[in-house]
Amino acid sequence: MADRHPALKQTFAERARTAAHPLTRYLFRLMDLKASNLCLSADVTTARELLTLADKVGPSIVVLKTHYDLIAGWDYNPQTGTGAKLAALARKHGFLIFEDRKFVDIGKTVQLQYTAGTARIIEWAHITNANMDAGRDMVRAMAEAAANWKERIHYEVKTSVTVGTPVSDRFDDSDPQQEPASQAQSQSQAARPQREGGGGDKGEMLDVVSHQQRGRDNTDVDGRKGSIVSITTVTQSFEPADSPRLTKSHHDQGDDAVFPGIEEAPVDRGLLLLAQMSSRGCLMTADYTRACVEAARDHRGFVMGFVAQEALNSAADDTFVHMTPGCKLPPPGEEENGQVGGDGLGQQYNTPSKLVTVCGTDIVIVGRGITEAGDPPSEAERYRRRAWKAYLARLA
Ligand code: 6AU
Repeated sequence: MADRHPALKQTFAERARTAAHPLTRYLFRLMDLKASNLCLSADVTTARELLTLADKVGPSIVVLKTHYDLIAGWDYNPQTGTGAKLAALARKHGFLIFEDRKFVDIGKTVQLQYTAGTARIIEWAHITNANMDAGRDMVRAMAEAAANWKERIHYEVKTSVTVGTPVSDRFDDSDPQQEPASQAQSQSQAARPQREGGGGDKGEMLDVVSHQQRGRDNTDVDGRKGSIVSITTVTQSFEPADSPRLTKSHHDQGDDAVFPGIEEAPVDRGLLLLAQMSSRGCLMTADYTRACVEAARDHRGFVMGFVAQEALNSAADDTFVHMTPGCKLPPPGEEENGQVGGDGLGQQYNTPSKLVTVCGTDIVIVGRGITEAGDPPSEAERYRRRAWKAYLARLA
């Protein structure tokens, strides 16, 4: 550990003023405001459990970590689906969403996995992580993808359909780069890159679906209903998006609440490099960890910091944040004495005080310690108090 780095003795409020990444600055402010350095790893297996847990434990945490690919019933609708609902809970309770995707592939593939496909992780996750085994170019590719995406969503498009066609209530699952036919069917969506700048646009679309494509009941092969031929007049106006919010509020669902004391999270996206792992026999070497730190320094505008087992800031101008999994407390009433064993499947646990006070991490990531407790919200509070106390002990 870089044990003499000044960041270890700085408060989160102080680090909020100096961190290089806007989302890291926001996160440190949130930590100071909520007196929390706790991330919940919400490793449950249904969307319903995930949303319920996020709502209940939200007040105690500053980061909610997901593995979207282990959630049954994940709704991919970018406006009303599980990601959008999590984003609303994040605004309400004041936490950031961290999709623990551990990207590792060639640059082009990770760009698509991050921004496109079914999950469109970039749309709802403030933070994601990557395994650097694929090399530094992968980090550059992800940084470019995030910059392009941010540029694209800078403008909000408002679309009004003046002569309607029957519209599917399913979401548009077409390529987000492809426009404009599907887009015209939405009342309002995040802007797409094909038009930037202010002003409006008016045009007519001819929507033709052949008889051969249709099944019974005037339903086409992918289940949509619609006219055989319809003409739709579309008016689109492009406005700069004032709010960092990406998904529209659905007032009828009551998801418009915003956590008091801080503005909404910035629209910037951030990456954590998986620099060290908690698992027994992990093959990540010291050279690999060093390469992660160097890559982070090369991409300070995108890399927020590390998933690691210790603090890795070493250069004077390193302002990275550290998040550490493999964290567990002994049962209530038992003494905290550092090591708390493992899960029998390679996971190794340490207590919050060892990880924060001794190893210098900033945020502890806790999964089963909370999710498998009898009362997850009160257990989350116990973890929050212990991790915060460990941070205060480090400052002292
Ligand atoms: O507290 P647990 O053991 O129930 O869950 C730990 C969570 C899991 C792991 O996928 C993740 O943390 N994790 C990671 C991450 C966050 O990248 C790295 C690591 O080294 N160990 C680890 O457990 O969701």
